[in-house]
Amino acid sequence: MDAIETLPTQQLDPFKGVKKVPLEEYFTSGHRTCQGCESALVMKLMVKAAGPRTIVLGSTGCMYVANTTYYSTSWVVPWMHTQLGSSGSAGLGTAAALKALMRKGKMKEEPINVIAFCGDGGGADMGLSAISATLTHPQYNVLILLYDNESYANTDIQLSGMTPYGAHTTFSPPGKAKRLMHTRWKKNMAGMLAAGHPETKYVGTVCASYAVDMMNRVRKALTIGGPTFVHSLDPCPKGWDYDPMLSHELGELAVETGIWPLYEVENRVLKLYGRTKGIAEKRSKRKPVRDYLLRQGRFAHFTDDDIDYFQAKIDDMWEKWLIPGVIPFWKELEKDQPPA
Ligand SMILES: Cc1ncc(C[n+]2csc(CCOP(=O)(O)OP(=O)(O)O)c2C)c(N)n1
Ligand code: SF4
Ligand SMILES: [Mg+2]
Repeated sequence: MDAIETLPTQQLDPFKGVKKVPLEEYFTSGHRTCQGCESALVMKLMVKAAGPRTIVLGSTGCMYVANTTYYSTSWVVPWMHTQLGSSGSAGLGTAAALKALMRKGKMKEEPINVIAFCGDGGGADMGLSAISATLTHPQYNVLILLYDNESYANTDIQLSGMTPYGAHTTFSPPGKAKRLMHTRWKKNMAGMLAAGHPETKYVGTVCASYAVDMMNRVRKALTIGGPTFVHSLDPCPKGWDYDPMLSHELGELAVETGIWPLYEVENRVLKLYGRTKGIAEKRSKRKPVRDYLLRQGRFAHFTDDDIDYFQAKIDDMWEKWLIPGVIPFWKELEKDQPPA
């Protein structure tokens, strides 16, 4: 059998602390995102981590529309928009084109990072199949970064498959006849992609409240190469309905309450990291999910029963899942049974 031909990647060592992070910016001023937008911070950190020899592609959404309005852009590196469900195929196509141009001698051979980002609507709903297909092509170096603000934010906060249980969105307004219009549980995107794509050498979850950790996961994914996937949870002041000054705190709370476990699957080895590791090793306690929910207007209609239900689901993730917070297969328990 022919060996799979891969191009070398850039060797991006982890930043050893915030003082070692370079000052150069490749996503600068000039964007029009809301005050406190964590997804804009994710773009800035993502490309700072990747460095100047990087091509970024992005599907439609806030990070397209607000960053490239009226002939202006905050991208310093080459950037291209792609259709809402196409981040996977656009990223794969770009990586394949670079490889072909280098093979034919039409471009100097050098490792160039290709990053295709997508929102939760574009990536976890509409473009899921294209991302899945991309992760089955080990011969191309492309990182898919899903920035998850838990709604179709750009078109005015519609419900996506990543919107949390019970949240108020424009498609799920609480009313008198029905208080909770949305009763589906959020998809487990990173766990699903890691479990389902054994040729993919890196899948990780991140949160920009832990900026250096986040950048180092991006650097690791790009260095390992092949198709890789990073999922970022991004507080969104407009969609989540809170004071923009709370963005950083809400990201931390998502991790500290156990809603958003930080983990990576590197060469098929699973590692929890950061505060999630501390929780799993019982060095710190999970905070009550109430602390997170009640800071956000999208959950303002919740009763104590709703909060208890939410807490019980998070407890299940940590106490009953085979791999806590990561893979939702239930452990075989003596009496407990998974929900019907
Ligand atoms: C095929 C298609 N359907 C609908 C739209 C309209 N549209 C543009 S941006 C957007 C929201 C995308 O949501 P998400 O991917 O979560 O990104 P966000 O806006 O939240 O950053 C929608 C529905 C579109 N551009 N293309
Ligand atoms: S709606 Fe949310 S994701 Fe979109 S620009 Fe505003 S804060 Fe950012
Ligand atoms: Mg979104």
